[in-house]
Amino acid sequence: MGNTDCIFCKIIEGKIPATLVYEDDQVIAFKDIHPKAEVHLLLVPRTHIPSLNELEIKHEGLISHMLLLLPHLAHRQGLQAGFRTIINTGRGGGQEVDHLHLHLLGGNRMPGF
Ligand code: IU
Repeated sequence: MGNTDCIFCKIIEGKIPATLVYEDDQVIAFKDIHPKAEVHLLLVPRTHIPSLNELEIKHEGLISHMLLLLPHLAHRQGLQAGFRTIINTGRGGGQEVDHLHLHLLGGNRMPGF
């Protein structure tokens, strides 16, 4: 059971639709609804962790799984030339959704920093 106020928990539970591109027992990846590049995916753990600030040593397997998945997801999206990964943390870091997520961006219309 996810956090009842969390939009990404609702997506994970299938209560809100999203365009899934990958899922396994630990994570899901779906298309960002407001893409900032030709390819813009969000990689999200099934466990509700609000942000990097709440990440604990017990999550080390999960976070390495997520990082190791990124090149595979990027290649499946045709991003052989490369990709950008962004993690926003806290309001000061531009985080809007309080459920840890990795942005994967690539292709045309890639934003700068
Ligand atoms: P941020 O790192 O928390 O700022 O990113 C949140 C992203 O989640 C942002 O790019 C939104 O467009 C995206 N998003 C989404 O894909 N689906 C949703 O229902 C909501 C936000 I709310």
